[in-house]
Amino acid sequence: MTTMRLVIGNKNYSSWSLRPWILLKHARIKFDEVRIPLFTSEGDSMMEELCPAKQVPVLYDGRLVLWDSLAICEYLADKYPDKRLWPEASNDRAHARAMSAEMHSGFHELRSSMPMNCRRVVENYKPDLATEIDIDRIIQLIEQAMQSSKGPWLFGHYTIADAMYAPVASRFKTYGIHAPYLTQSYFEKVLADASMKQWYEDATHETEIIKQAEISSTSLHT
Ligand SMILES: N[C@@H](CCC(=O)N[C@@H](CS)C(=O)NCC(=O)O)C(=O)O
Repeated sequence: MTTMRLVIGNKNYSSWSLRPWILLKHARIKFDEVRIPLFTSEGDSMMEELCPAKQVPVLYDGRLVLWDSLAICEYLADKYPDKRLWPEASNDRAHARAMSAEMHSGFHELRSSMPMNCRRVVENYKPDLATEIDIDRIIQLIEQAMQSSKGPWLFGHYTIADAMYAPVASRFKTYGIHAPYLTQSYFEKVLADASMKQWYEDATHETEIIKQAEISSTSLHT
């Protein structure tokens, strides 16, 4: 049997790549990774060859090619039922799916104005109103899940929902967004996690700069 291959983008910037990557790491599922330096000529030809939707992440498993982060996570949950990648209780599973789907299809303002950038700390960042609405909704979802599960992860043990929300922990840190206690401690746990630390460590060794993901600090002073 061949090892699965996960095609990802730059670790510093690619939040969609982080989601299935961290899920695989947490579940201790063996895989090879192929990194595409996004928005470079080398990256463009790799994308052409490896990514049917011209986006990352993509999972290769034998003859199966899967080109979407949430579909990859769902596939892993199907393939490895013993890894308990969704919560067991039906209501919790439905809730975790809704939370993951909301992340997958929503939070456009947050995504465009607070791009993931693991290496950066942006001083004096002040979100605009639309971004604040996304921030508040994320906090509400995390507070609800943590209150109900009592942790340590959103639904007790680590699930796809945690993988889907991992990049927001990074964004809150980069842009200095304050959150209430439960959300703050949850994000600290996410960032202190060994797999996340490995992702960050790899991101610091990357040299590419994606200009559109580098918010200028100076323009943000109010
Ligand atoms: N809905 C897709 C979104 C993937 C996505 O937007 N990937 C970005 C990187 S984080 C990408 O490949 N951007 C490169 C491009 O659009 O050229 C998923 O969930 O996998």
